[in-house]
Amino acid sequence: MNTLPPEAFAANRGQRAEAIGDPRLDWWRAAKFGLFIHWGLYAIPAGEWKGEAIPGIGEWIMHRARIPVAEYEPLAAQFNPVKFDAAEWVSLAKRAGQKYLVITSKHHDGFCLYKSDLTRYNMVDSTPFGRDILAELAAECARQGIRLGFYYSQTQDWHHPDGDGNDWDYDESKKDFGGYIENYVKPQVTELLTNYGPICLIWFDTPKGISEAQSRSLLDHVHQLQPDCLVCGRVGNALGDYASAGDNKIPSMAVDADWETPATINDTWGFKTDDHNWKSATDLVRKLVDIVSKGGNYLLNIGPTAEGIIPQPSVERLEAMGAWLDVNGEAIYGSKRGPIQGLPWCRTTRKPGHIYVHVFDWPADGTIRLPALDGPVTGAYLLGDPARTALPLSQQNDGLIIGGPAAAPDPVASVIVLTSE
Ligand code: FHN
Repeated sequence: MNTLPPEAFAANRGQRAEAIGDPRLDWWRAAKFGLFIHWGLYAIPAGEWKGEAIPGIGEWIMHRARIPVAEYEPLAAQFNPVKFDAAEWVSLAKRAGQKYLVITSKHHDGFCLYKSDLTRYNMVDSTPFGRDILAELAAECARQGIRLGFYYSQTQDWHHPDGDGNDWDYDESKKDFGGYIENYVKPQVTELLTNYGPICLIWFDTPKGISEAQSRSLLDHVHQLQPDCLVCGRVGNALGDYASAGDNKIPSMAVDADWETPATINDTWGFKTDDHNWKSATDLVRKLVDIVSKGGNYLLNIGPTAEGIIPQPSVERLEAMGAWLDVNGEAIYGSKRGPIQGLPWCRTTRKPGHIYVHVFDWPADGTIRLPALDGPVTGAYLLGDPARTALPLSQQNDGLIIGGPAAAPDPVASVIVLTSE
């Protein structure tokens, strides 16, 4: 059954009954780890407007500072990310062990990173750079073998007179939101799903007051254009192919549904000069393990600068995650939520014939004590040990005792493989 802890999913439920068990999601279920990219005009002010630091997440600066369209729109004329390198961005995702990449085609500020025929407020028609970011990323993703998805803000659009959210330029009571969905959002989704090859998913966001009929028509529209393209639960009204947890929210227990946590490495999504609150690589690896042990996917964000540079602290952390996954990826990719839940010092994942115990806090005497498992355990070894040296194992009625080395084999998370065949 589809049970979603309400504290984690709130307005972002989703997953149509018919999508549960749907093989279109098989690649996504196995992938576990993706790269989110928030990039747009907001990277230019980077958290500061007219000399004043604007609190909150960087991509919301237009809203937080109530910047009129007439003042925000000219940022496009300054957007010249000469250091943008699609090959390098995709290569970073690969080095991190991420299997899919999701980039903001249009965020709430309404600016499009691609050539749209619906508005000139786009990367090709309004910036000195003049290159289609999505086209370059699509080519690189195809070349390097990583799936590409697009974030698209379907409800909020602070630039479009009929989009939701901008009440400082436009009179909310006069907006034709239905017309905006039909005549702007849907044609833009058509562009995204016809001009860039196979798209693995559309990541709609902040559904707010979108009607059920409008959410459904977007869902159907995506599936008509590309039947295999997944739709994130934030399309609204409990629709979508999989559920989205709240930002940076990890449910307290395993969830029997297809779900994903979108998350930041520091606090902001879009680049902000003064956000230095970086999570450690250890914390990030453990969050990945925690999410996967509960059956979810981790979509971890970067916010490149206005020049097109990925902040170095993000690069270092993603590479550290990739190094851990190089050794321990078998326990993550293609795994399912584990049989032991609720222990503070470890997490578990499983595959047929294997249970993976991810130990965060290695016991001082090297002895791992686990509760009883269903079914026999025939062997144990450390995943990081190329020789697969058998660890001493004893099974008692109330549990399993494994003799490990005295010191933690991996200070981030040491993975013990338990075999049952
Ligand atoms: O408002 C957005 C926010 O800017 C960011 O895109 C996140 C990513 O999940 N989604 C919304 C808030 O939940």
